[in-house]
Amino acid sequence: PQTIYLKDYTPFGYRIESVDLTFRLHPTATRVISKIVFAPNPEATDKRFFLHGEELELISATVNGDPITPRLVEGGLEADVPEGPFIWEAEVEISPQTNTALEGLYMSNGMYSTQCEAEGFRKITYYPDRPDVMAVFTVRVEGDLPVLLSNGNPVERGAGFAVWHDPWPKPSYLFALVAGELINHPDTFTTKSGREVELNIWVRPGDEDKCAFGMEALKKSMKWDEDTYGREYDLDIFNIVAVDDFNMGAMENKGLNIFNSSCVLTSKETSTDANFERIEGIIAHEYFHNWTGNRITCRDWFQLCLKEGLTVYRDQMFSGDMRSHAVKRIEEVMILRARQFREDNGPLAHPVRPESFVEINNFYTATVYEKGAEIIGMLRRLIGDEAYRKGCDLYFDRHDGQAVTIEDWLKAFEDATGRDLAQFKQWYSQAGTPRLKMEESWDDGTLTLTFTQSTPPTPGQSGKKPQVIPIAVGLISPNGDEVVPTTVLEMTEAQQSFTFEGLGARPVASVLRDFSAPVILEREIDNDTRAFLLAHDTDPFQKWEMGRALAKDTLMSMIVKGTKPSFAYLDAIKSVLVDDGLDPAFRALSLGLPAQDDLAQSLFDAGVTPDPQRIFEAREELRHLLSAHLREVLPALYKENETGAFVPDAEGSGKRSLRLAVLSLLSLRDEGVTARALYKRADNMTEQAGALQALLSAGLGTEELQAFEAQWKGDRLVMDKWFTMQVASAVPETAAQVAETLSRHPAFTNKNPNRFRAVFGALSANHAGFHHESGAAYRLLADQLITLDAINPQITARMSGAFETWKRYDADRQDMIRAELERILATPGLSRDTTEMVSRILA
Ligand code: B3K
Ligand code: ZN
Repeated sequence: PQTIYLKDYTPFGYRIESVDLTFRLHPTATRVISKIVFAPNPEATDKRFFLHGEELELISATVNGDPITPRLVEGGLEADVPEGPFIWEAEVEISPQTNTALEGLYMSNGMYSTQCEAEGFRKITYYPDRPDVMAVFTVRVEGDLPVLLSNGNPVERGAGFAVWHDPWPKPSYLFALVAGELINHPDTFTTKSGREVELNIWVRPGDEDKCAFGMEALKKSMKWDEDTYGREYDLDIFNIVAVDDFNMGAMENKGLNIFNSSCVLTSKETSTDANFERIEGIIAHEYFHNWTGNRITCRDWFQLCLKEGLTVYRDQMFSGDMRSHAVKRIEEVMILRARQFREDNGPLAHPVRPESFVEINNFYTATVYEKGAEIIGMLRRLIGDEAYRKGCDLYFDRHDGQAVTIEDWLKAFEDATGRDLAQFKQWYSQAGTPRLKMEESWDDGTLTLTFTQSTPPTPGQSGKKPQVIPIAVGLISPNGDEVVPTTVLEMTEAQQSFTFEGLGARPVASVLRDFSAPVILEREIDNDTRAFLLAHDTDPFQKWEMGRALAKDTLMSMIVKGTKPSFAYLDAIKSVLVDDGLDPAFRALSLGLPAQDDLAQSLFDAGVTPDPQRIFEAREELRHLLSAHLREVLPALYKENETGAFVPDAEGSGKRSLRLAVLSLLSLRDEGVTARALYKRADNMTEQAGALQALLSAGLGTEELQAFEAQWKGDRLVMDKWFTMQVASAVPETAAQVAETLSRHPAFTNKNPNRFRAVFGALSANHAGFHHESGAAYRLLADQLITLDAINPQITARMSGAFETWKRYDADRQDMIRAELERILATPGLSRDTTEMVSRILA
């Protein structure tokens, strides 16, 4: 397969004045007729007329009305074209029904849907399928279906057809078409300049009462973007469609967002608090793309973080405003560490702006998205809120309607602030997580903090340079008062000292408040100091972080030295847990233990080969000890945090998360009596699933599991939970067996990405089960991936990431994993997606 390089970018030789498409829908023989007006691009030197096209049957082609025979070449076609503007017309045939890759035009439960990002449009018609070619589209959809949708505004509607026109120039990856028997949940929104916008969420009949929450989230997002970024919606209609078979969460097609049904449908009976929270965030994310991604898009796919990092940052701020900034920040950091730090530490590490790729779909990663968002957060911290808004305004003003680069983004901030961002830009090009070492010294009222930064080598990158690191610091005096409020230190050198003068007694430093940079802080700190900060820090993130550090230290010494947990940890956690002054959601997060995968990485970093079984046992042991140590407070906490009628807001979900965390510990002591009672009484999925999970994690719940299946077998989204819970809670020696048995359940299918992930995503997330010494889970996952690759390469490639941490483990495990990876790689006809991923993991 061919590698594409950022440095090789050249503009396309032609511009597009207009695109007219006609779709004659048919499950196995859809005709796509295109009429495209091209004109030479004065800025381009390469005048080769090449159109991308894959899996298309070319029926006819003309240039200015004259039939031509284009040269079919690898990945598309070439033709000789006139020197001036000309009209290209072509007719192709495609087969949506047999498209199981879910890229291009495909069918899902009788409805037609598209997914074009990143390079799916070339499976629909011949086209310059690259983001820097922006055009105005008019689309006519013909088909005997009640609902026919495309981008933009509706122009005409008649028996068996509909015409749509999108006035905003867009790249082909934002094209969308949906057709089917759908029902809408309608609403309206009036923009701040008075435009009446029709809003719809389109779903399959039966799901229409699961749209209200999503609609509210959409309206809140529209309002928030006006208030916070001054960005208004720009069409007369905004449609959202729910699709069951979808490779990711959702897609921001202009005016026609398409969602995985799991990321938009809600009801209190079928969705958990976590679902509600996530859905609110995803709806906002896709909506926010209308400006950051659609109106201003990426010049090429290397600039993916330009739209994704920024849009994630925007959705994070939105969620913080809607809920709690403190709780959201902790959750964001947990996700960043679990996915991005993991990626950055292994063979798949890459810069936020990669310099080469084989298959771009493999770069929709935690690094591009989550680290990309962290970079925006750092930029804002460094320049301040006002300058951030000024820079954004300038960026929108300057680049509206363009396909741009990270350089353009940063230039807007340089021009708005007068600041040089050359060194800051390294965050986009340097892979790996910086290690930030801190040393302290105290001399007669002056505290000196000395930081040393270094970034370990990553594939293809050694000799890393110092980066700009904003370090938010506060100082707490020994009596618990904050003597220096949060101050952002700006580190730019490999080593740098900062002093705080005129202090009375030696204070305790609270460092990296709000997780002000995506780095690993290394600092000599004892558990008493951690407990002190846990009790007194005013920064909620650091407060949580200290509890987490205590738990981690406790677990690490249990694993490595076989010690018993100290009372210092147990007491510190207890005091947070019973502190009514603290948000219940925060208390629940503090009670949580570090994940097994996180412990494995920390052990590896400390020079210890992680033993997954031992990690699992230590964590279980600690859960039991916590349950015993907290036995007097658990029942009261369980009672106090009961909520009334279910409302999926921050307050209600916070209480439920604390209550369910408590229930999980209680269930280790009361034989499941409390959890069983809750299971019977629950009128919402948060509590029903929470009670079942508490039972399963105590080795109970067999009957409830059966009852759950009987109750929910008709609801695919709830059944996904049923599949996941069993694999997630399986003990190490049975996890592979449980997953294997479930893969033979009549409701299992590898054609639906949600269902496949429900079982095999859960298997790879069950750390001790996946890494069980028998190697059974490695073999099972490899078998499944080999079969899936022929059906859906994108999901296969993504899930092969389960093996990315293989070099952490002992030689036996490494041998077993290498053998499985080699077996996958040797599969005849293996997709480009999976070939690239597995080769990188093996390298
Ligand atoms: N932009 C899409 C992701 C497309 C993934 C293509 N493999 C969703 C999002 O980030 O909003
Ligand atoms: Zn996005």
